[in-house]
Amino acid sequence: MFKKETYIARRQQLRKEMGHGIIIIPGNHEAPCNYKDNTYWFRQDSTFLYFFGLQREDLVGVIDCDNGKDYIFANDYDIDDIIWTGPLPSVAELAAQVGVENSGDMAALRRLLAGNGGARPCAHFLPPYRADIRADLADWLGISYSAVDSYASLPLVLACVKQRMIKSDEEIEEIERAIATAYNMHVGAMKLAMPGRYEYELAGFMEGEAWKGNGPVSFPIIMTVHGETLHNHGHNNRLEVGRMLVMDAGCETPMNYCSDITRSVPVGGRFDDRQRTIYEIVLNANLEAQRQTRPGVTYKEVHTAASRVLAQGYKDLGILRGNVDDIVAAGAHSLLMPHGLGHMMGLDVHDMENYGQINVGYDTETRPSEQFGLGSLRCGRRLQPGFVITDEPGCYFIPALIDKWQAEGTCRDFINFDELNKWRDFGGIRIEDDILVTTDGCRVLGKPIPKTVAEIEEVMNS
Ligand SMILES: [Mn+2]
Repeated sequence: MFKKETYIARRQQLRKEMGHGIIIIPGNHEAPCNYKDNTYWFRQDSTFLYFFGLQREDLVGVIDCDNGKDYIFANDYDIDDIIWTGPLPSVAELAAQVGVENSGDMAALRRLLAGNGGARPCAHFLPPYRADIRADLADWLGISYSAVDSYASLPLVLACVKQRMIKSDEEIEEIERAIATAYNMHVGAMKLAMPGRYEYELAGFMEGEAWKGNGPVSFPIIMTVHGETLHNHGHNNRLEVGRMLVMDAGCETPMNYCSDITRSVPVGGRFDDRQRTIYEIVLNANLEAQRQTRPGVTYKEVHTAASRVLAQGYKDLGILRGNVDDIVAAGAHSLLMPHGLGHMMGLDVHDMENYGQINVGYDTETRPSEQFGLGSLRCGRRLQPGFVITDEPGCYFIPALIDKWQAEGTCRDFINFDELNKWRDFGGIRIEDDILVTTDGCRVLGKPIPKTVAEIEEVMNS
């Protein structure tokens, strides 16, 4: 946990932004896996962590904007729990750790909400993403389960985004701690990426390194010689020379700040000419994004700048043709990168995505595109100092998509399908860094993880 003053200040800022009303921020419950007492690892809700910092399950935080009071509600453990858990702090003791002066049991929460006149119109809560929390809100507020989401507070969503999207120095330190562990995950896995091994061996190594850093992975590891399948979570392929291995993996610190790093390496440790060619196009796009990232520009513009580098690279290879700006305007390059350049990262690997992506990655000025590829950009808004965002261009030869575009004649003026089809068995490449927007540019966070062809070949052959 940070010191309690951090949480007091965060709640004070939210109270000021919201003005009036009462804000309910439920923490998460344990989530059963295959029976009630066999649970998934506990993951606290990120909004609750941000404002209340506590890791215990079943807590509910309340921020009253009208009387200036904060509360933590939960039932205390009794001896039947303590036999299994050992001694644990009381709810009042937990509340005090984060500067909350008021606490009570669940009956007290119900009394407080009833005294508020049922919940409406002044009880603010976020759209729930777990069914059990939705059921709690329905129960506490006397609204039907299916109607809960329609009562979620957009002003609260926007206030939380405004606050959480700017990372403080202590948050940046935590994120860099998560990247330090990701360094060990990635460099270790690179050294294991030799023919005859299986993807699951490397994925298992990475997960172990994450836990050695005292946190879980920040999302299920992507470890695949079929990188063209964007979110490939199977790990059963044998590694063979000639394949590029895409490793997209990060971890969380004990406070749940995240890292999210992708490296792509040639199985066996030496890039062949084709692999080097595509790799350096993607690397140039990754570096161009970092040159363009600074306060005042939109990430949509940065995405477009990176797209121009990709398009130029494919044009030089003869896969694309025509004017680069026209190629990018038409979205022809998106055949090889159907996703966006990046997303915000913080207490969630896709930070605040539970608030609704449009509320996080976009604003009244910058709206999502309808175009294939650009439409998948998770964050397009104007950049401010303190944003932490991923820079993750890629290149994917997706046979089914190539065939579809060829059959339908999509962007045919810009695509040389004869040349493109020579690459259809290549697989995919993605390169991802976590970057901080500074006052005059950006900084790649964390200890540099081998990224150039020379650096990767060196570490894989050491
Ligand atoms: Mn990412």
